[in-house]
Amino acid sequence: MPRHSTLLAATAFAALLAACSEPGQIGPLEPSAATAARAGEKVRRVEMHDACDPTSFNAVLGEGGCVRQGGITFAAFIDQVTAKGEAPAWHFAPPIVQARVGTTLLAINRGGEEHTFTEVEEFGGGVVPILNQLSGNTEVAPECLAITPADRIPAGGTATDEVEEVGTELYQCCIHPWMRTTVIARR
Ligand SMILES: [Cu+2]
Repeated sequence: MPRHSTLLAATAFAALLAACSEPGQIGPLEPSAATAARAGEKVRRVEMHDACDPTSFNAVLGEGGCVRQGGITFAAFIDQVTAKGEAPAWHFAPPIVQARVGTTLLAINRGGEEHTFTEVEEFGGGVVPILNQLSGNTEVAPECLAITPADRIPAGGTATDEVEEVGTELYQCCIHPWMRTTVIARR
């Protein structure tokens, strides 16, 4: 991608984030998750990873937008999403989870940026139009339009959800819509 396009994308990205982002808070495990883990109940972890380079990402996102060390520059990130429809280091692990109904899913943000762990009927685009466009997720997931600041999981933060019924449940990040996990639930 030509340099000026990258800068345009960065500028659009920053404007969008400034419009919809609020600073997250890094907190301990939610009590419910910690309690479930202690009691030995069924908990399945999903780790949320990224590789943001703080210097270049914070130049676009603002201070605190990326709080890890080293990593991939913002320009390289945009180039990857443009070329591949994703930046592979930004991913949920594992991509598929087999779990029994009643299992607690514990999403842990191991990256340096905010992510969401949002259950959707169908995978789709999220709340950052430029990333939707570059990744080819032009059909926005309606659940992503309904997220609140509390749904943004800061670096080091966690979120939980219950596996409620037999079948397939889909979870994605509403910021980076290629970050996805499919949960296959059985009795
Ligand atoms: Cu994300």
